[in-house]
Amino acid sequence: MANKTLTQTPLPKTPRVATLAKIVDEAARKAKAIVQLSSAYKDISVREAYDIQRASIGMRVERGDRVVGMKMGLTSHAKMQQVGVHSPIYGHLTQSMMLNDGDSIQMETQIHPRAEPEIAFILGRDLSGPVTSAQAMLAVEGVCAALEIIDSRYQEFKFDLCDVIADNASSSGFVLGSTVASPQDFDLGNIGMVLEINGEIKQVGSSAAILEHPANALAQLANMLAERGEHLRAGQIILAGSATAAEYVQPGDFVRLRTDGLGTVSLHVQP
Ligand code: OOG
Ligand code: MG
Repeated sequence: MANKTLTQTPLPKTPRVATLAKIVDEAARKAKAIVQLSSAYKDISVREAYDIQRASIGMRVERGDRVVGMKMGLTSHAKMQQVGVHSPIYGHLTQSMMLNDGDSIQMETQIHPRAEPEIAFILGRDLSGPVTSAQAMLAVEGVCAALEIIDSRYQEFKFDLCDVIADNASSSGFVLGSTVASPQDFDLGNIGMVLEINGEIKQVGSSAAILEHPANALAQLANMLAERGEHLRAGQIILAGSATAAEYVQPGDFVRLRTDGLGTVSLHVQP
């Protein structure tokens, strides 16, 4: 099943990984901002940060949640600039983070949420790196528009590369649009994306901003996972990363992404 990604390689259980995983897990569970891990632990490596992320997702799975996919983040210049971190990263998507199109997010489960316009892939086959973007696309069964809610667990939404990796790439929730297209019939390379809040246009972009083509984000994810001996599974949902900067949302907001050919997707923020 999809959550086997967590058991492909044994979890490194250093005491530090376990301690820091508990800290980020509790911050997400209680929706309480924490001090950046990097302020006390200056020597966390990218590898250890992913170990912390995996250990914290493992804690959610132990409580009954399930991994349903993965997300790429920081795959557009607009996003990198917004947060001041300049390498693409990945995180895990779990069942409890998934909303239906038009559902509401509960503000009390969030710290300082932001919404992002995204493209999602639904995989029809397993996908192992190393792969090219063309090979990666052959594993895709469906593509759709998506909104991601990110909610950094760090104070002031500030972090360095290893902080944000440890914090599951800030992911908090996601919603897929109901228009699912076949990737063969659809050129994903330049899809117009308009992010609206309460009917007001906040961000305008194109899927071309996502590593020049969202397929590159999918291939890069498979290739990053391959470095850890992991791979993507048939049925998993993959977010390619935001095409534009993210927008803060407030209680009562109606957030909608309109796309050129992939329909719309929306969510409410519980008043
Ligand atoms: C990190 C996550 C970025 C994206 O789509 O670029 C991300 C953040 O901005 O907090 O999800
Ligand atoms: Mg995102």
